[in-house]
Amino acid sequence: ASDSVSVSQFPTLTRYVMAKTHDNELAILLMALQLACKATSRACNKAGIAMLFGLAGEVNSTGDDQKKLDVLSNEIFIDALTNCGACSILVSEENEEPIFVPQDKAGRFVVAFDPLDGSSNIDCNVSTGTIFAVYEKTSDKYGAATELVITFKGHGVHRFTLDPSLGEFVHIQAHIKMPEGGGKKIYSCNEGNSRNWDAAIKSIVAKWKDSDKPYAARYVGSMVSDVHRTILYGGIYLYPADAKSAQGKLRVLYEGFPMAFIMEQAGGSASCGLFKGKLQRLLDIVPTSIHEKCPVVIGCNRDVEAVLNEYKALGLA
Ligand code: P6P
Repeated sequence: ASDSVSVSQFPTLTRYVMAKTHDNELAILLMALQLACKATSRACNKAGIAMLFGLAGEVNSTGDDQKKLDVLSNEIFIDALTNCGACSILVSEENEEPIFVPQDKAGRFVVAFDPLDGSSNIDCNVSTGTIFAVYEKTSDKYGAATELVITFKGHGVHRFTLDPSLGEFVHIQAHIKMPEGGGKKIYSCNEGNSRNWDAAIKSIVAKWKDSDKPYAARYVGSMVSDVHRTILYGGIYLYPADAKSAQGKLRVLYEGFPMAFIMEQAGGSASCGLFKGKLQRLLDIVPTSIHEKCPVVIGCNRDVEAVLNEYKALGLA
């Protein structure tokens, strides 16, 4: 990693945050998030032994079956964030209502998170992960100023990996940029929904499949994994609106916004495609409820532009 912080003997995430932001409250928040990530990672590693696989029997705020690890990871994040002194509101995919931190333990940040994204993959050991976005409270109405943990406006995208021997997230890659020219020709979407897609999405995916050098289809079903691969290898991830779900499936505050922000900071693009009658940059939407959904079309400029141009070519935008 070429970043100055990483030359120290222990290039930890906490040191990175302090060196780049000089913001103690944010550093404390990051330490709470790291603790929750480590505890969740430990639970997932032990899940098979501790019989944590399987359904917890409840459903979450968006109707997904809630698995035991979902419930446990949600409790871990809520506990860590409520008691760190840096947060005032928590928004979790697993909770219908926002969680208001008691005034005597509240801080200036609002954190929206999906504690275990892609949890449908847990039992078959396919990768899952946590998505979180840190918003700074701008008024008592909590404006949506977008400031994300892994990338800070102007500081680029950085990769930290948990070193079990240290129990720390260590800086392993600095200033990540998507591959020149768009990288590998990969499209990532759930084609099981294709009969409900609009004409432009159907048409562009068909072109990718029928081109002289066809695109490869890669779809894990965990946004964390699919977007991570897209940033590192190139290509596009899309969960578009369709005839059944006019707003798509993914949630703005803790899936759309954080992934769009990181993608743009890595030199890619993040759109909703055609949404509410126009081609819409994802980070320009203004959600009016905490679990609001939005279509997601994110990836390298080459492929996102191809989607937007298809709408125009078909006279749909
Ligand atoms: P589908 C997981 O439930 C999730 O929120 C994302 O992680 C993932 O990309 C998407 O939904 C998968 O949805 O409909 O393809 O199972």
